[in-house]
Amino acid sequence: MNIAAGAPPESIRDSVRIMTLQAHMLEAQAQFPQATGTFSWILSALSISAKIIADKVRRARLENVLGSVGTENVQGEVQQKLDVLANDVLMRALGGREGVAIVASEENEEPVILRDDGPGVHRYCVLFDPLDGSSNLDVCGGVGTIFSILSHDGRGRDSLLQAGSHQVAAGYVLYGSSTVLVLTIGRGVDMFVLDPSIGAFMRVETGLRIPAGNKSYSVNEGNRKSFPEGYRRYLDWAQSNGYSSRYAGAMVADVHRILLKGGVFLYPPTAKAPEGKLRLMYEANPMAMIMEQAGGKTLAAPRRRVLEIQPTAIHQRTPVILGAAEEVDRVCAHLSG
Ligand code: AHM
Ligand code: MG
Repeated sequence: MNIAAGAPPESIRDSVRIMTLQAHMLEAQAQFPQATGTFSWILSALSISAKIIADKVRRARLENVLGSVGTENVQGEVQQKLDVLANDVLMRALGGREGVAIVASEENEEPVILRDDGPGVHRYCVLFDPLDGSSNLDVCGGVGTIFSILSHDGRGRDSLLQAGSHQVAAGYVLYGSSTVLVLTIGRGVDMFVLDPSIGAFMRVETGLRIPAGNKSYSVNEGNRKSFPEGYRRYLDWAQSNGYSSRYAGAMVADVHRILLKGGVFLYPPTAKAPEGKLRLMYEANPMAMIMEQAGGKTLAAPRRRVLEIQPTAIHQRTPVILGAAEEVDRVCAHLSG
């Protein structure tokens, strides 16, 4: 069939073009003539890891890898067998990429310095939560991998301690009813779905924007009594104004819903976790970059952008208010009022 000059036929319009994650990265790379492909190789390691972890999550019950290993991680949390497996997969995949200088994981107390050749050689630091929300696994609930990529700035392990606004890329993988990878390289947010029959992540959305006007909040209301008063005021207001409550107990699943449907996610300070529960560098920062790139907001408190927090420790925590910009502002109005 000859394609006549003029408007492109239906089959090659942007919205229906077949585009893998790999092709997407090559396309992005082509816009930077100085790019060496190092960064694309790191994303390919993350993509391969996600495929392996997705497979392990799907087969967990059959292969008897549910439940805990009987140890705790650095946060004092019980490690699930799959936490350890997922961590190992990411460490091995990223460890083989020359472009990675340092990796840091929720599951390891100390970062792993893979290559430290000082200034002059441009490499990256990759921080991740290998299996966020892993206690959902036993009940077949959604779990995910979250990652953040920073440029290695030649300061050894201190290179990790950069504010989230310096992230080069961030993303998450949701192992839900399908396996979804959401990615930003600082030019909007794109979404890919794993096609298990061909083993490739296929691009299904580009330039995602958080919808406004969704009357829904996501918070562990079991902690309500120990929330600062402003949060309780907001919840009272929302409940008097027809809001729905949605909470998956896995940040990746909650954030994914908010990215596609709108609303707000809250993890406030509590009596048990006075600084908040979520980790700044590999949970809050990557999600904050995604939210901002999709037109939303992520704050730690009124007028305190998560991405501007200067980290002092790899595993530090932060309160999180994240979602559609107008709803985050509404929460803040109650916090300040
Ligand atoms: P994890 O990294 O140990 O899995 O903990 C993080 C998870 C988030 O995914 C989720 O939003 C939150 O903890 C749920 O905490 P809670 O059970 O206190 O509501
Ligand atoms: Mg986590």
